[in-house]
Amino acid sequence: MEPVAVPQPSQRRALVRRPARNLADGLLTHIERTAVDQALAETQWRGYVAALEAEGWETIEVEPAPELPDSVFIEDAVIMFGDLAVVASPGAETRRGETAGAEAAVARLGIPRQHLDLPGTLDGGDVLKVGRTVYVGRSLRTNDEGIEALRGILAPRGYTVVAVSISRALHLKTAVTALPDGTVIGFPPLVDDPSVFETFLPVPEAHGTAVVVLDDRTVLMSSAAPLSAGLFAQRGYRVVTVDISEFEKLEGCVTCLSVRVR
Ligand code: CIR
Repeated sequence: MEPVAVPQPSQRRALVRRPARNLADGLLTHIERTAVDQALAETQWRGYVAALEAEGWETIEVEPAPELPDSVFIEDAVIMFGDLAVVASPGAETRRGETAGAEAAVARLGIPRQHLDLPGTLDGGDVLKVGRTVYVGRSLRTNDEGIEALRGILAPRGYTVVAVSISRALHLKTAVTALPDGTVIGFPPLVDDPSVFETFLPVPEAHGTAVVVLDDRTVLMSSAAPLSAGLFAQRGYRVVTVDISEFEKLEGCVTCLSVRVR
């Protein structure tokens, strides 16, 4: 089992994008709409950024997109593979305007870029990297053309792209992510077929599926999944939690709010 790649401490940087004014209008697919508290969301976003900074991650703000309700979910707009940024091709029409700002941010950092384009669609939330294996959700947002285009970019760079059907969750990473040692973790009711993963550790809560790997011993996750946090602690990990309830109401999770770059 390959570990999840973590940049060296001197290279730890993460893109973030502050919430839009109309965050509450964000798309919903699998859950009912409940009232989003804009002020609380902004406080929670600052708490998320502060948690990254406290763990030694410099945060870099992508230019805000105040009229694009889902723009805070920056993970969907650009995906990092080592030193390469791949600009996504969002599967939802209302999210297509998000990529320009994300691309400008990586361009300012001098990061080389490749693009995915229509008719291929692919959201960053459907991409889970575990060592040189890249699992890609085939979902409502990501189609076969998008997956093939990503494979075309990554195969020459030594990555293996594995397509994974996702029908019970918005994105692959709504259903599964991976611990620093490469163990894939997921909430079974959201996972079509756990056997596609080399390893699979079931977690007991829907919000316990998403972890951001901060270093090889530390993960960041939602405070809404205490049983899952306990499971990771038992495996020797230090768990940092953040309350992101207002983003969870919009089918967002802890991974969606940042993109780690090196
Ligand atoms: C959407 O439906 O696109 C947003 N409301 C939520 C996106 C969450 N992003 C992610 O899981 N990577």
